[in-house]
Amino acid sequence: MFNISTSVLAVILGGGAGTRLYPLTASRSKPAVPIAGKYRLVDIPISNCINSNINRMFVLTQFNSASLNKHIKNTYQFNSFSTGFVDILAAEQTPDNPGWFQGTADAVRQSLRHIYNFDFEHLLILSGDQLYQMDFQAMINDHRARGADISIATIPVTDRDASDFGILKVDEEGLISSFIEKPKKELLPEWVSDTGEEMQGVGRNYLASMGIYIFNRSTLQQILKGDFPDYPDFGKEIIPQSISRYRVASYQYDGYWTDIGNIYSFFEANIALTKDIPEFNLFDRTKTIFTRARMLPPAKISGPAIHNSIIVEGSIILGSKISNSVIGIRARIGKGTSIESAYVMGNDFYETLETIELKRQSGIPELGIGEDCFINNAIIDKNCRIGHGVRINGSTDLENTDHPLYTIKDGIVVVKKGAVLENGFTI
Ligand code: ADQ
Ligand code: ADP
Repeated sequence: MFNISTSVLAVILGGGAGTRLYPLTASRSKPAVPIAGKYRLVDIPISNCINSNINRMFVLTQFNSASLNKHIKNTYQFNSFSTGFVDILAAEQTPDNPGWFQGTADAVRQSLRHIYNFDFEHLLILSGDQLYQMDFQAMINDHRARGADISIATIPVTDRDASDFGILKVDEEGLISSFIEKPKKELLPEWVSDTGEEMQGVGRNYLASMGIYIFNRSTLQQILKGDFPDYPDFGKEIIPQSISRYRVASYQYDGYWTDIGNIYSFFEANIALTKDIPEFNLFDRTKTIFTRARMLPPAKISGPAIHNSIIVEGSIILGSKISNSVIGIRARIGKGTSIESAYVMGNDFYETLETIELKRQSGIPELGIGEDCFINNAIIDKNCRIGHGVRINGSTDLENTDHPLYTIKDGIVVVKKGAVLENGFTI
């Protein structure tokens, strides 16, 4: 009998240099970036694994931040009767390897000596920057039923998005017959697939790789060490080169899935959680998203008109209006403040009444957001001190900028972790 929990091991690719999510990744590794006000990016793939009965996971990361370590250690404790673990493997210098992970395949190759210490039949490789709730069990059953060496989860996308992904075509058996990584717009007509009536009806005519792979144990070793020992990336080299040598199956997924690898898509995905019926459902108890259980007081709210917003526990909100926004843990928002389309990450701690008074006397704004501020199209990272009457109005009219206190990318203002914005500061 096939048992997924003893036969599958998962590897979560925790991020390369982290430039696309800068400045959120300036002081923490990508998997530790807070999402939806109380979770971290890494909670998404880990929760999908746990909900699919896969409980042995490695998180591969370029640098091992204190917040990532603390989060994993405090959150994912399996009991002593279980084989479950979540281990962080950070890029390390060894005598035959001078540097960092050169790409996704190189990250897995450099981690093989840790991975092969365990029994497994299939390795599930996941990205660390995607929002979705997928049952991997169904994908693994499909992989086995088809006798594949490798399976790739795929999703139909439109021509607007196709150039951002690996695009592929399948034969009658559902095996991948051709693959191109991020094709230029002018090449797209050659890559149209039959994605089914419903998908074609909404213009999703291309089959994209979701960057989710299953490899059989022996295939993985053969490909990374034997066939292609120098190729750094799955999408650019390993997958396109493997399709003619191995049985590489496409597993088409039609649920909600979105890439959150850059500031704009990260912002959009967070704000999308505030819709009446969000596509990513935090309230589905069969697909719980796990995170660290914190003993926080309930949110305390007085005065504001709140529309389509998520307010996380531990916050204290006196503002006047909050709409289409995510207000994260321990956030504090002063009287008269309006927040529209913003992701306020909240704070790691509370200040005592004495500290607040001392800070006030020396003119330093309190932790959180002060009174009579206006915030729109912005991400406020954790532990910021935003004074009174501050105006942050993100828009595509603003140029991309990197200031010591904030960054502007594609019209979204990101106030950096711990930034202090004086009274009246305007962006
Ligand atoms: P991209 O997402 O552009 O395309 P990539 O930047 O290589 O590919 O990242 C894949 C995942 O691996 C991300 O979670 C990233 O953070 C992580 N990662 C990247 N470099 C890493 C490194 N050196 N060490 C550790 N982790 C690293 C890929 C595929 C496409 C597919 C899309 C779907 O190449 O074919 O369509 O994913 O999103
Ligand atoms: P999260 O609550 O998002 O999981 P962390 O685990 O990174 O965040 O941090 C929360 C804890 O960090 C708080 O309970 C607090 O003990 C501590 N902390 C972080 N920064 C500070 C600070 N500047 N002063 C006091 N405590 C801090």
